[in-house]
Amino acid sequence: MSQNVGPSAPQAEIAAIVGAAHVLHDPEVTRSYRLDARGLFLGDAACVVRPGSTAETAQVVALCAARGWPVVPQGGNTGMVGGGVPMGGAQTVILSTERLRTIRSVDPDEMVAVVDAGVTLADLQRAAEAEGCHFPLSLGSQESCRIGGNISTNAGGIHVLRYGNTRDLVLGLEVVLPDGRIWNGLRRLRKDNTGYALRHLFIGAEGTLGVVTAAALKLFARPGEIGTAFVALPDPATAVALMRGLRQRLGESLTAFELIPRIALDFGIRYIGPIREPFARPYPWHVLVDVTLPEAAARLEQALAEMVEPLGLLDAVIAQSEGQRTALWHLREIGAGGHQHRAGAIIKHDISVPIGKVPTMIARGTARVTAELPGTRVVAFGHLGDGNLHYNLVQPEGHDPSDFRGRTGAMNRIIHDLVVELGGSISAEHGIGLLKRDELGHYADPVELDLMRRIKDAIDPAGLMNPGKILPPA
Ligand code: FAD
Ligand code: 2HG
Ligand code: ZN
Repeated sequence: MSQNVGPSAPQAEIAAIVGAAHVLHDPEVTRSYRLDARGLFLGDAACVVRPGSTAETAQVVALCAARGWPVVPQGGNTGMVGGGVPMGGAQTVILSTERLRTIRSVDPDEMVAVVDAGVTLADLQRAAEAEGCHFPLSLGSQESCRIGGNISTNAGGIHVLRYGNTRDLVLGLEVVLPDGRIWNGLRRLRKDNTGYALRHLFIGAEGTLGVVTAAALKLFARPGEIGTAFVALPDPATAVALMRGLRQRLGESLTAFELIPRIALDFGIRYIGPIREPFARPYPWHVLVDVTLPEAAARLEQALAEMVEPLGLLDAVIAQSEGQRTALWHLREIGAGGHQHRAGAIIKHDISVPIGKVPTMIARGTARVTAELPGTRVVAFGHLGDGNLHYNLVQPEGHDPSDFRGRTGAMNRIIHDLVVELGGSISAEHGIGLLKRDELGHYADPVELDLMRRIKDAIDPAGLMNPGKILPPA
C-alpha cells in the first residue's frame, strides 16, 4: 500500500476537522479497516477518519467531494460481501462511524429509538430492553455490527419471519449526501405519504449513496413467553410441512424457524468443540423453532405431538428453562458458517427462493454441484422461515483448495442459475458489495440496472461514494 503523507494528503486536511487523534494512516493500523471480515479483499486507502458528530461527518465528506477523494463508509466491518473495502485507489478515505455512538432517545410511548449510526446492534437491543421495549433485529455479529451498517445492508437475521428485515424497522434517517449536505429525514412517523420515500433508497445501498449518520427505529413490546424446540427431520420437505403445520396451529406466533443440517453441526463440533447432543443418535436435518405466545412451551409441545406421525418427525426436544433455550440456540451458532472455511476452501451463497421450493433448491443444487465436482460438501442452512438459505459449498476432503477456489465462477453459475429458475434471489440478506457485483450484472433485469445507475448518478454524480460497489462497470 502506498503511504500518503504529503501536505495535500487527505489525512492532513481531514485532521483539521476531526483532530489528528481521529485520523489513522499507518498502514498497519488501517489494515483491519481495509480488509473485509472474510479476508477475501484487501484495499488501499489514505486514511481512516472517525468523525465525532454528524456535523464533522458532513464537513469531511464535503472536503472529500471538493478534493475528489473517494469515501467509503464503514460500521463494524462485519459485512460478508466486501462492501466496506476501499476500492477507489490510494486517495480513498474510509469513514468509520465508530465514534458516532450516542443513543439519542428511546421512547417507550412512541415505541421509537433514535440512535447514531455507530451504535452497535447489541447496545441498541440493551438500550431498548432497559426501557421495557424490544428491538428485534438479531444477528450473530450483533456485538460488532453497527446500526448504520445494518441499515446499509438491509440486514436480515433470525427474526425476519415475525418482524421483517431492517428495512421494515426504519422510520427515518439522517444522511450525509456525497456533496456534504445533510438530509434530515429523521422522521418518527408511522404514517407519512409526502412523496417518494427517500429513506428506502439509502436502506440497502451499501454506502454507495451517502453516509447514514442516524436513524429512527421501531421498537416493539418485549416478547412474552418464548417456546423453543429443536426438531429432527428426515428431509427439508418435512421442514416446510412442519412450518405450515405450526402456523395453522399457533398462528403468527412463529418468531424463528432455522434449518440446520447434520453436516453443519459436524463442522461445528470439529472446529469449535464438542456439544451436548440433543438426541441419542444423529439425524440428517433439524429445525430450531421459536414461538412467542402464552404457555409457549406447552403449546409448542402439543402442536409437535400432533404432527409427529402425520409428518414423520423423527424426534424433538423442547426447552424447559432459559438455560435449555440457550443450549439449543448454541446449536444454531455452532452450525453457522463462520468456521466452515477451516475445512478448506469455501464458496458461499446467500440465496432465497419461495419457501415451497427450498427442498428442490437443496436437492437439485446438491446434484448439480456434485456432478460438477464429486465430493463437494453442501452446507445449506439458515433462515428457512424466510426461504433464505446460506448455501455454502465446502471443497471435497483432500482436494486442492486453490483448484476449488478457481471453480467459484462455475459453482456460482450452477447455484445462481438454479435460484433464478426457481424464482429466487442471488442475495437474500448479505447484499452485493464487491463479491456479487458481477453476478448482479449477469442476472439483473437491464431496466432495473439502468434505474439503479440513474439513481446513483443523480445522488452521486462524481461517483465518489463507495466506488466500485453494487453496480458493475457499465
Ligand atoms: P460494515 O461491514 O461496516 O459495512 C457493510 C456495508 O454497509 C458496506 O458497504 C459499508 O460501506 C456500508 N455502511 C456501513 N455503515 C454505513 C453507514 N453508516 N452509512 C452508509 N453506509 C454504511 N447479516 C445478515 O443479514 N444476517 C445475519 O444473520 C448475519 N449474521 C452474521 C453473522 C456473523 C458472525 C457475521 C460476521 C456477519 C453476519 N452478517 C449477517 C453480516 C453482517 O453482520 C451484516 O451485513 C451487518 O449488517 C453489517 O454491519 P456492519 O456495521 O458490520 O457494516
Ligand atoms: C448466518 O445466518 C449468517 O449465520 C452467516 O448470515 C452465514 O456464514 C454464513 O454463511
Ligand atoms: Zn443469515
